[in-house]
Amino acid sequence: MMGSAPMPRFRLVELTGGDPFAEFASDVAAGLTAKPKHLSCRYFYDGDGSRLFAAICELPEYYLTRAETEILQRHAREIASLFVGDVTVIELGSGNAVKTRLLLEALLTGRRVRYVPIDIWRPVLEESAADLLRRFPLLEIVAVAAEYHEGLRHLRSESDRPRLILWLGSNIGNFTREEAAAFLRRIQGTMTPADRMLVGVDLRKDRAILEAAYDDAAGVTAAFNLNLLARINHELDGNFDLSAFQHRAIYNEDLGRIEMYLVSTRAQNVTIGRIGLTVRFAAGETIHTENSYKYSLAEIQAVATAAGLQDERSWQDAAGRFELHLLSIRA
Ligand code: AVI
Repeated sequence: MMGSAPMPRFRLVELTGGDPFAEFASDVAAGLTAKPKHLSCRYFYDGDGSRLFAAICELPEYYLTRAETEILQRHAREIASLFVGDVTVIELGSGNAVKTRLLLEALLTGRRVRYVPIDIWRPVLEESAADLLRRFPLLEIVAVAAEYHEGLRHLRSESDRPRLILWLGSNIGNFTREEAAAFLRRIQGTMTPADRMLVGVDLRKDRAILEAAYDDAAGVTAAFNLNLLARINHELDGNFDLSAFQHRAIYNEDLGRIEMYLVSTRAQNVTIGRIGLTVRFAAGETIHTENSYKYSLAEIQAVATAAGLQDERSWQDAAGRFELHLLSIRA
């Protein structure tokens, strides 16, 4: 009798629609000719940028990763106990998935778990998948190399079991509050009553703590920010002199967000060969490179409500710096 072939434990799906090179080139051209100048934080994550971000997560000042890990260490079993039977764990912007291990370990008790990490940087997906497959012999992985909006399309096809959708690491913070609500609403549109979404949110707090987290003493965040210019140099034939730009991170308390900039230390012209552009910088002129929104409880609930989601449970780290929110569709 013929048996059906076993499913492979690892599959990679590439959903990088469009031409990423052309998109980068046109976004850089638009951002550097705008007033004021800006570049999108989604371009931080090439190989060097991903490594620098992993180093940021280990910094003494960058409490976010440790606080979220602490919450997961304490509550992963409780979260796992909310699911009956086999489950699919989908993670948006998975990075190296270190924290996810805690959840997978708690879920992998007498049930089958499929893990679907969605990330733009394919090498990170492959490395972390290899590590997880080694650790968890019963785990199945479908890795999706895609931007968030493309990954959302894949979400709809993963519907054969209850799903736990993870959006951890304060990734929500790199969206405006309106964008966050709109994005959550799109996810909500794919959810059934059996599904849950777990969102990691950084809380509003003292300026000094926030500014140190985004301007560390060792200069890793500065290198991460400046890497955006290095990437333009490599990929678009730019001639940015990295020593003529400085990293700046300030907390805008009214808007509840950290703003990161690169500041030109002198008047200078920069040419970007592949897009035929010369950009003039005045001394002190800035390029706005990132916003990282911090939340109050009322702001979290407003975003969840606007997305048609209900805040079922939430947990904080002991120092009250960070929160995990478990969301479900409204009954
Ligand atoms: C990925 N994201 C949630 C980080 C943050 O905290 O906004 C990116 C980062 N930027 C500077 N440090 C970390």
